[in-house]
Amino acid sequence: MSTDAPRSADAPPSTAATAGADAPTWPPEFAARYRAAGHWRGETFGAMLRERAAAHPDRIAVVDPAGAGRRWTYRELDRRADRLAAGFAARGIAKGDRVVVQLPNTAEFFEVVFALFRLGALPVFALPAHREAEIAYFCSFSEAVAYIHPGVHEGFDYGALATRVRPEAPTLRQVFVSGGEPGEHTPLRAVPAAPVALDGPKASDLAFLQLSGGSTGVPKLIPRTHDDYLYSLRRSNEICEVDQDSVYLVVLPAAHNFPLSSPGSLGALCAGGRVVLCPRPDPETAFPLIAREGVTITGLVPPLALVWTEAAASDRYDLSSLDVLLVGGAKFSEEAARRVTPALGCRLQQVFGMAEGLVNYTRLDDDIETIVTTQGLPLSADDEIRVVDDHDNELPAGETGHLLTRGPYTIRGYWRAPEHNARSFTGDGFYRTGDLVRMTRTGHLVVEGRAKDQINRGGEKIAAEEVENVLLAHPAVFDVSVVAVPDAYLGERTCAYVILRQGAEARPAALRRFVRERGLAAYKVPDRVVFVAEFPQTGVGKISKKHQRQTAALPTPR
Ligand code: OOB
Repeated sequence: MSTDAPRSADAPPSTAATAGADAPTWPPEFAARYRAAGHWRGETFGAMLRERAAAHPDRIAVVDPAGAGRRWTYRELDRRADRLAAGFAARGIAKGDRVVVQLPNTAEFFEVVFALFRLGALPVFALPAHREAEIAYFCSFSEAVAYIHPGVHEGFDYGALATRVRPEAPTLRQVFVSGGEPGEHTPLRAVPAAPVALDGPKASDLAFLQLSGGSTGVPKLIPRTHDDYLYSLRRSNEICEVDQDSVYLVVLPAAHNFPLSSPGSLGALCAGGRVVLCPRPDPETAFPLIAREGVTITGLVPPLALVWTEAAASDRYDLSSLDVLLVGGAKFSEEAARRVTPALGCRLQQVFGMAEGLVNYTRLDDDIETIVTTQGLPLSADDEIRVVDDHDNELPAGETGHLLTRGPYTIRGYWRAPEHNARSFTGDGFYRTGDLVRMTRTGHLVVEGRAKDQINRGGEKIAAEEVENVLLAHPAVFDVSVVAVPDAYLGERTCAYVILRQGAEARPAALRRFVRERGLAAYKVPDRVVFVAEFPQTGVGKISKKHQRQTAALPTPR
């Protein structure tokens, strides 16, 4: 079958995805309050780009050093988005349709995403690390009509993955490929068409679906609107001093919420600044780019911040343009935080955020002790924070408890997940973050731990249950429990405790291979597999993961 079958009479109808229909949205009185406060301004991403392009058409918007050094002006990005949106529309992609986008840090990412924003179709933001199991799930669960991949990238053939995934995703009508040999898929360059008038989205409509780190068997989809996301960008820009002279380097995967919006590439574009794409996160790639492009700001997860700090000491590149380094995604140790400014010569901002919404930043004018020992203050004066005990009772200031939050850019529910939403949100709409925090006298939050069943492997989130489910499918496995173990470099690694079936044999390497072969992203493959005869239990007979975490001791990696 051609991968480009047009929408036929018997094709499944596209399900419009507006805020409210597929996910709980803000009650009208909250929406009215956020509009009255000027947070939600009725602006869409499509209009935002159009306005910036009109204001300064010739300024450079996107620099892609890997893509033959491409430099797109705002005018060019705007035109490309228009033409690609028209081409997508001509191929039957409509407002509300979902499109799984799995692109690396290349200029096409922005062309594609702004084309979909203009159309009102919703990108579903997959990461390059995702493999068959995740992509098949995103395509089928979101009922995506299209999937966009990069072809062969970093030695991995995404086209072959797409071909394997198609039979599992009945709504998927088209597969587009952004680079290299298109094979059986439609090359992105063949899509653009003469711009047409589009009945684009409203600012209160969903703009895209982001992925949750998750703690359940499958990732949840996070519905973000134009209104709420643009508000978080404008506030992030104020807090991180991003303006039209800023140059943001996208080091982490472009589609992740942190490099996308805190303040990220979209923040930089919103301010009329410049985005430089870093094809790989190592200092050898990033430092010459910082020097050449005059990068002023970037964001890193703690392990990378450590590597950069070490490399800067002996490096010959001029990093003097770098003004602000944001570090977040996982807890940054105080000792490592103290080394940033002396080594890199820039200011440090800690950021504690989540794709569901709430973002906290240390402020650039905070004293150094606050910057190195806390994870910051909420972005908005209208972010409501509660720190509660196990029974949702509010705790006195300074005590550690569960962080609940509600506000103008924090979702009120996941996309099409009513049962999960009943657990993850309180009756009055607070999101249960799963994080354990303490609030200082100044209102800064300190992340003290986590109550959710998740492993934070250097900023990459792994739901224990997702990996456990895969291992349980192995014929030799009777039971399994996946936990985080402390690690000097990544913060945490994964350890799978396995009870084998009676008489069955398996080696750790075989089980790790099994997880990979089941099509899970490599970062989810357990770092360590330990065979045990039984699991420690809690007083009520549940597996004591706490005990397992404490007893697991990994050898320090080289
Ligand atoms: C960011 O977003 P997600 O959705 O990948 O992960 C959110 C979770 C938080 O709930 C928390 O458990 C952890 O990641 N986290 C941190 C942290 N920043 C995130 N834990 C400790 N210290 C920090 N600084 O990771 C994300 C989204 C936007 C901006 C920054 C990070």
